[in-house]
Amino acid sequence: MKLRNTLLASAFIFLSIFVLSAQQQNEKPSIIPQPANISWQGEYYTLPQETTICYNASAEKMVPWLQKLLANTDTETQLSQDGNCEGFSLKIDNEWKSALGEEGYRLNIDDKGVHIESATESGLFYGIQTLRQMFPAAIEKQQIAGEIHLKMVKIEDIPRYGWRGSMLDVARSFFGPEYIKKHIDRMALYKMNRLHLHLTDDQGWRIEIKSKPKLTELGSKGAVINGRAGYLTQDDYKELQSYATARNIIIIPEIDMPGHMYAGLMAYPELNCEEFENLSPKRATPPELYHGYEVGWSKFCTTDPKIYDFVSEVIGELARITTGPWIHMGGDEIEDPRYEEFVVKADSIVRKYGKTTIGWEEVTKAEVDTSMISQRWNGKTEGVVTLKYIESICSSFYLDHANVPGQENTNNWCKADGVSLEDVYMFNEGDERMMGVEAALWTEKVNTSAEADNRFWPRLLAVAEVGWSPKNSRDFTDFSLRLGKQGSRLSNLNIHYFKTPEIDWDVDYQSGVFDGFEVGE
Ligand code: TNX
Repeated sequence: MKLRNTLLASAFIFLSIFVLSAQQQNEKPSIIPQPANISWQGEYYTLPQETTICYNASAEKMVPWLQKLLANTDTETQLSQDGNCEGFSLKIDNEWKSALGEEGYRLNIDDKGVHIESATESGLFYGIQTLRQMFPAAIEKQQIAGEIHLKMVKIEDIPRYGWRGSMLDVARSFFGPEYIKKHIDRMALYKMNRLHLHLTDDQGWRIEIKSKPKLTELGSKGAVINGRAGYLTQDDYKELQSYATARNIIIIPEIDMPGHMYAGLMAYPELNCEEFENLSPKRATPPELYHGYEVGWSKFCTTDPKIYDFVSEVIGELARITTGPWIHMGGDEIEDPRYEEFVVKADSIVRKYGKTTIGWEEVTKAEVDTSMISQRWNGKTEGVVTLKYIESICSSFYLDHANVPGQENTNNWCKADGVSLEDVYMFNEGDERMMGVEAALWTEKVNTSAEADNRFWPRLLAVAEVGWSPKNSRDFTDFSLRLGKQGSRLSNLNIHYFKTPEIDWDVDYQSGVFDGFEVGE
């Protein structure tokens, strides 16, 4: 009896292993964003115990990313420059620029191994991110043992848009270097390349400006109700930039002007000429901090020329420590008779320091230089200039809005039911002036890292795909299936993502075929 049971049990185990791997054989690895051209082959390449990474001189700096990926597997690697070896090869050649652009790559997996090529380091980095998604999700977290089989494939991939961004409001509620770095890592996995930091607002000033020390001594001390206070030192900011640059992400700093300025005004009240004491309802009067939610009540004294000295010092210092080409001047939600004049002057200050200005869409009310970039958010502004723009329309890209109707602690002024995953994925693309997409997370009601994760993820995967993949490959059903299979990867990265109810979250899914086990389990 006992023996029969044992035999039955072994047969069952054997059968389930067989069924499982047959199932996995048919499975296409889930890749997000969907590559522009991809053709899966029937066979698998088995990673050898020992292998070589061949690379040419231009690709050298990208080799550690591949080593890092293989470090959690059993495969041991040797390096060989300019060799023509089996195993892995990484090549950069400027000649591929016309086909692959600044960020594209080719990834071929055949019976000889894994070959990635591109015209730039960014392209190679992205080829490695695609490969990463073909590895078992467990590698995101720990050392794994056992054979790894990679499905053979031919990919030629290039992004639809050059701007694939996210914005984090660190002014209402402060998020420091630790969270920002994690966020950068996660963005990079999904090929997002712009991180906009909303650094100042009524509730807090979050970037050190050495010539205006009170901005952080006083202005950084507050936050929205339940929010966290704090600021980035210039060293923090520089370190974040190099961390981001290494992952093909450019940081865009925003100083929101001339409105949303209370934290700056409480530090330097001479820049203000409003009578805050008389406001009804009452907000805050210097030296008090402001912890409320209302917008549009504080602004620079636009009749006083000394505000431009302040703007020039702040922007000058920020421009000197900013490696990217853009500075965001805000410009949203404020009524002022001299608004247009302010925008024109602020833009010329930004340009004087060698940067290109970005502003929220209201800036198109001013006759600004055509080099300026607008960021669309409610689509209501009647502009007098036609600028290139970044698409952040609130009905698709405001991630402070609810994941599902009724979600707590969300702002739903733009769409009462919130912004669903499908709303993000199915947004209506604009005209040829659109540079790409950026999803914004305002943090009036987002005070912890877990809450920020819950609002960003998984909706940022939809943003990543609409920013990267060809329009004709956009298919919400197919995306949903691929997204479900990213669940285990997101969990292994410790992302507290929202478990969107309509997604079949396959948390056991490992990607590709994996006969091994997780060491330590
Ligand atoms: C609008 S959009 C704002 C922010 C708020 C957000 C809340 C924009 C440029 N300004 O100040 O935080 O709504 O959803």
